[in-house]
Amino acid sequence: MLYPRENETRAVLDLSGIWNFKLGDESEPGEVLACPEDMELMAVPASYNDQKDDPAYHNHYGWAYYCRTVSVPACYQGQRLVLRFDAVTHQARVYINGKLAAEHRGGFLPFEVEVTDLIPAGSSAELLVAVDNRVNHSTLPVGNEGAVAFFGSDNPGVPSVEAAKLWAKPQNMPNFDFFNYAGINRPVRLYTTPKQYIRDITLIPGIDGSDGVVRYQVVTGGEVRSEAGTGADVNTGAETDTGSRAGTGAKTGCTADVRIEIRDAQGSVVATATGASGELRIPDAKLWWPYPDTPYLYTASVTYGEDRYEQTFGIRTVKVDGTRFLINGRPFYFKGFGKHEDSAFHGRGLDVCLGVKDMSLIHWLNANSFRTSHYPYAEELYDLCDREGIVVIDETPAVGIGAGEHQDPYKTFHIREHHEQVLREMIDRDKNHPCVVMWSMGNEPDTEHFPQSAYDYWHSLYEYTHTLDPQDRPVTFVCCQNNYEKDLVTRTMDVVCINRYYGWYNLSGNLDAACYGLNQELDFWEKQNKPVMITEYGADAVAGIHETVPEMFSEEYQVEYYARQNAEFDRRDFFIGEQVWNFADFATVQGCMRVNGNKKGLFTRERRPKLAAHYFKKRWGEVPNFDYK
Ligand code: BDP
Repeated sequence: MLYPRENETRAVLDLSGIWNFKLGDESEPGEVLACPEDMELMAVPASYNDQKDDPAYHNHYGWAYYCRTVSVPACYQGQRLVLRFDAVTHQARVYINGKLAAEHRGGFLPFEVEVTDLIPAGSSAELLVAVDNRVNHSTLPVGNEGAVAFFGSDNPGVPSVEAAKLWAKPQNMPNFDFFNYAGINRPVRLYTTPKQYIRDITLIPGIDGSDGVVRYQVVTGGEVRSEAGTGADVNTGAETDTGSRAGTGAKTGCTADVRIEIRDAQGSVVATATGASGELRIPDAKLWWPYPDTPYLYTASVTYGEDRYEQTFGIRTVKVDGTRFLINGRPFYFKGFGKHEDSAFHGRGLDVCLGVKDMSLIHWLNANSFRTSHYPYAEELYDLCDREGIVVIDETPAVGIGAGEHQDPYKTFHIREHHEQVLREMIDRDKNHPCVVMWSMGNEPDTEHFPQSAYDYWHSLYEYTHTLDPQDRPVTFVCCQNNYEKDLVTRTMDVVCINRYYGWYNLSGNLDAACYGLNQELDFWEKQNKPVMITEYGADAVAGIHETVPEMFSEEYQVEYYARQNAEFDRRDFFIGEQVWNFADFATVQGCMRVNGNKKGLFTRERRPKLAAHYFKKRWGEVPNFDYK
């Protein structure tokens, strides 16, 4: 799905601002719905949870309603009009003048609905967005069900489940460790295209000697004059997954009408072609390299009839070769972290200023990469990474699949269809970004207690993911600390990604024992002949707690924890990267394991560096991006 960009043929109206808002309950909104009475004010885009000082908002469970009027200028007459939602978390129903116009499941990926006839140019309409924040065993991320699960014990002082059912309020019980921020978290925009329009562009870069070779496919939509020369049919899954009710009338275009021009960073045309699909050759191409080398970007300017769209891309290759991860043929070492979209007041709402600040801090740290733990991030961030040369592992919201030892989650819960949907939508959205070098299908599912079921589920999904990506990037998922000898599936991924907490959740405070345990495990991985990286390791450090003797929760222990374990990674040739947990402190549900949120950040939530940030700045300044191993 193309990002809404304005140019001489397309206009974009940003609907960000103060909307009307009201909390709802668990009742499902139907096909017809009017804006409620007595609404309050709420900023969009942003999560609603922390905008008001009332636990009813912070801890809300169920539907909530956003309303505003949308006016379409008369000068858009003759254009196709599309309403695009970048992310509504977790489930959305969109009403135009009281009638259901679109629905979407999944809170981290875009959907759109054509409104040319619903809000004709020169008119206004009432826009109502209903949003459901409930998580359960069929959503991604996964929530536990049964609002009273915290109750019940042999202790007579703790209410029994039966007693609690009489008074306990329903609540979300996330099976994941980040606050369940919800609402219209990313921009809502109305954009125009000509009636015949460019629907999608796929660019597949390659390198041939000193030339860049770019295969391309363009999908067009609208009333097509001729069906000659069918275009691409790649990744059109989003057409049905958007849940659009108005229909977009998309078809593949007339080959002769599509023209593509590649421009270099100075704007000079370096290659041209006509037709909906083909191959372009760029002599003496400049490659996209991670920072501090140049992340060089080209622009594909595609025209079709009166429509035009500019898609930036980079020329770079990604490949796993034995135990190495190659970017442009050179062995790359990942230095970075898992992040979150998380900040004060905004919650998970898009904050581009914070995005720019984080890029600056990533450079300050001499890091080169991050994983979009645990969901696809806002598109603006991938654009920043393309331009700033930051390497991204792109992850779906499939976090928390696993129900403990008693139930096989793969046989008990219905998640597969939705999981495939989010993979299709994520790859469809992010496929052209040079910064994305690997897909992560999910984080920390259960792979130990039902190893064969886990293998059947994840390995077939891995094969499916490979078929979705036109660039066929490496595919993985991130494995939690488990009995790696029993786990059958992690070892079959293109890159083995492990989250390990030796010295924190286990062997707590004992770094000698932690290093012993880690080495036992690394000996196992050494025999698998796969590239292995750590995608999470970390220790909570409450900023300002200092000790002469490093103890848990002090800034000194966090440094010691990393220094000891990094020394072990450095001794292993097959080990291709270290991504710490986490870039910054972040909000979670409250609980006795959390001190006002998760404090494993190298930075505080306000982006003040802890000692560990200074430690990594020095270490990563000495570890090169390429040829380290
Ligand atoms: C890992 C999870 C991550 C948590 C982290 C932690 O992948 O989401 O925040 O543990 O406990 O298991 O800090």
